[in-house]
Amino acid sequence: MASATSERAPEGGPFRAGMVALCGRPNVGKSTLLNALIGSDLAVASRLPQTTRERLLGIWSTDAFQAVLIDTPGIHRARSALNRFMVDEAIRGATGVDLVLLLAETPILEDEAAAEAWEPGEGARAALEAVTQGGAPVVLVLTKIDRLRRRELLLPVIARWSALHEFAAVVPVSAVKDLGLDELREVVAGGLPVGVPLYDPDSLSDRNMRWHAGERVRECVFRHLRDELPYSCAVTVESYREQRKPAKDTIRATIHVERDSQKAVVIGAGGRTIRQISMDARAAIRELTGRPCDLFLTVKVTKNWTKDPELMAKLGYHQPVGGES
Ligand SMILES: Nc1nc2c(ncn2[C@@H]2O[C@H](COP(=O)(O)OP(=O)(O)OP(=O)(O)O)[C@@H](O)[C@H]2O)c(=O)[nH]1
Ligand SMILES: [Mg+2]
Repeated sequence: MASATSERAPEGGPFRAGMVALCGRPNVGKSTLLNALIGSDLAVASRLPQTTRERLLGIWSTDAFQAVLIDTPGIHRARSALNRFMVDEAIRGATGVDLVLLLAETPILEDEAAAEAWEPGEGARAALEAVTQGGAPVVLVLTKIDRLRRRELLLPVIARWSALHEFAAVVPVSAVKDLGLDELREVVAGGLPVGVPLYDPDSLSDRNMRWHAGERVRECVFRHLRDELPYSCAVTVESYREQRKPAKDTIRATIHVERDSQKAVVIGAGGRTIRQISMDARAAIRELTGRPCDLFLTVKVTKNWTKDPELMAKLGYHQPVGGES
């Protein structure tokens, strides 16, 4: 996948490069921000919390710097084996980096009194505590500011957060309305060490198309299925064949569910739901590759896979050997 971003030439100064983790509670907008910064919908984003399950590197290359952005799962109190895996992934993502962006949602406040009374919630404070363990400087990114009608109400919010930690900077942004992203770019660039690019500047991601194809299917599962069902689904890609002439990809993938009753829901009446998922996923994969593709989906019951680390590993969610990676 080639980089779509082209930036201004640096106004003097040496080239900078480093690792930047995007961390925070579930659903605060980490994946959406990564996509906005690198200019491609690589990371799965959805209205449901706990969408991201694994770390993903998005490579943000400009003429002045290369920031390797690490999208991480939301930090939350984990119960199932899958959720523990996700939170461990998030903590690993914030370790050994040059800069952490801690994302927190801008509260929707009506007036000054509400703003003065506002405090960061327990979960947000736990996320702050988790990301400071790694020792890297932390930038607080207040997300979704488009939802706050009166921007001056941000000031008490920033003051409350700043009382908890000495942030390297505080940047309010809206990834969907492109607000504050230039300022964030400056802050990120300034937080990177001088160095050479860590990844090929033409690459956008550390994952191959096979992995992204699976994620696109999972994104459509999150979009088309309701209630708890998306959380019971995993996607594996059985084969990914690239044909040169005419250019076309043929992909076979499996949607795993936990119970027989869920299989029927994923397929839908007369196969309607699975057809919709397949059509949308095919379009999203085509968008990423720029080539036509055929996508064949199968639904399979892998009983209680979210509770069993061995089954999870078979579906691609394995802890790295030795704890680090
Ligand atoms: N209004 C508004 N909505 C946003 C913005 N950024 C993200 N969202 C929405 O917030 C929801 C969650 O976004 P994600 O990017 O999936 O959040 P996340 O932090 O990656 O979530 P997890 O992976 O579940 O931890 C989606 O419905 C997004 O469209 C923003 O700037 N403004
Ligand atoms: Mg995410």
